[in-house]
Amino acid sequence: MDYVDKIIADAEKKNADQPEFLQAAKEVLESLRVVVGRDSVYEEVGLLERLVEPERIIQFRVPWVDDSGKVQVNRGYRVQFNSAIGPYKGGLRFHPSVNLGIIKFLGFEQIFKNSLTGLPIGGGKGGSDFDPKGKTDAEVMRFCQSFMTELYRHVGPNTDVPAGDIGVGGREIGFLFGQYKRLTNAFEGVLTGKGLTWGGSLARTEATGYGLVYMIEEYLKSIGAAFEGREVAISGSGNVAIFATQKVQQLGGTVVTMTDSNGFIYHKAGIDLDAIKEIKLINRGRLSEYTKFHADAVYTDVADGKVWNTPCDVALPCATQNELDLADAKTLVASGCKIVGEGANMPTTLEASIYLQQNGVAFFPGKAANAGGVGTSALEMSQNSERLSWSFEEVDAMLRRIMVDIFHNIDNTAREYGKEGDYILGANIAGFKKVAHAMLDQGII
Ligand code: NDP
Ligand code: 2IT
Repeated sequence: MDYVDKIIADAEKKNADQPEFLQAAKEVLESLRVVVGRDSVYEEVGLLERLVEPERIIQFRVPWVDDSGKVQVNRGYRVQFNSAIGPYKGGLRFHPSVNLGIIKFLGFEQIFKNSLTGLPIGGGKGGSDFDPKGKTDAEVMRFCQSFMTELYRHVGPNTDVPAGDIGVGGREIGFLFGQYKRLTNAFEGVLTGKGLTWGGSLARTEATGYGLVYMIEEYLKSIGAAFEGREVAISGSGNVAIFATQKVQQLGGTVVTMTDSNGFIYHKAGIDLDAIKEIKLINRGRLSEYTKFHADAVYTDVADGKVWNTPCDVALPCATQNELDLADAKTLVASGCKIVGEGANMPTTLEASIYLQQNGVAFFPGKAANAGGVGTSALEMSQNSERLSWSFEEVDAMLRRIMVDIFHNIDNTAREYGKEGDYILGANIAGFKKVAHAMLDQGII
């Protein structure tokens, strides 16, 4: 049994109840075969054993009182996965599906993603099985205050800097920040995605979606093409999906779909983003309401069909993990889709991503394609440290630079290992190398 096989077998034994973590870990480990096979030092220092084991896992009770006076208890997590190249950095997810395996998969992906940004940030992730849907602002505030009442002792601007993810946006970051400040008596950059009047960075809200599109734009440029005139299918209708849509539209593409957990809309004429923002960001409503704005749009319930049946040139899954499976990949290829870029974290199953790559689709894995969000979070940290704020144009230009650099880094790395166009391999190896060198330098810790 070679080194990678041994690590996979051990991980399967230890984490049998964490399928998403095993999925993420196996994908990375398979890519690393060629690297660790070339140099025995990795095995000598147990590097992969350490890489797949989080440095620290914090799990805690989050008690809060709902509007009717009833006590509710949720479970909170923070997985501090790897601090070799910087303080732990990664979002918080509030969604009923959250469990330790989900947070570990997200934290693991974050290690390599953060490394790819070229900025000094380690990997971490956290969250809770709390469901913000249908809760009042007052309930969300009490939940966030309780969550931070435990979390504050584990985080800090030089230790661990959380941010948003599914179910955690500007409102939640505000409540969390307020409680941290009250508990520590310190106004400091402990969270990113903050409001613009209290330490937030311009362009952070837009960054993940914009960054995704900048990466695809750079790829298109490399093959002498552009977004102009292309039809794009997007899933999700949250932060990432909305700003990916905005940037595609600015570049002359037509976004024809969006989804939420109940269904999807198809609008041949192109998505009306003002309507989406009103439904989703202002009213916190359901996507089905879109047909009230546009009678020519078609809404399909989740039980009646999937968004990936829509013919498109480019597909950008921006909702959640494993939302695009092998059957969807086959449909996309058959209908002529040529590019898939992951705005979400691991939205494509392993079999689907391999099928896409083997059938001529340029496939951009989330740890590269959605790194603009955390990259801009790192820029927010820099601004907080120097107590300055940069203009939208400055931050946006740096974001674009980060995404262009990541594209060329993963493209060149894939070529270096004889796998031209394999951006999964390129991202995993390029992300790993920087972290691995830092771990080697820092001894057995
Ligand atoms: P939001 O909460 O803003 O939006 C999430 C969207 O995805 C909503 O439309 C939601 O539908 C849908 N969704 C969530 N869970 C499910 C599910 N289980 N099944 C079907 N649809 C679902 O989150 P973000 O836009 O911030 O995050 C989307 C993805 O992007 C996630 O994978 C996240 O990890 C990733 N990501 C986010 C970054 C960021 O900066 N925010 C950075 C990098 C990656 P509904 O409204 O019905 O719940
Ligand atoms: O998955 C991610 O990269 C995020 N949710 C953003 C993390 C961050 O720290 O900005």
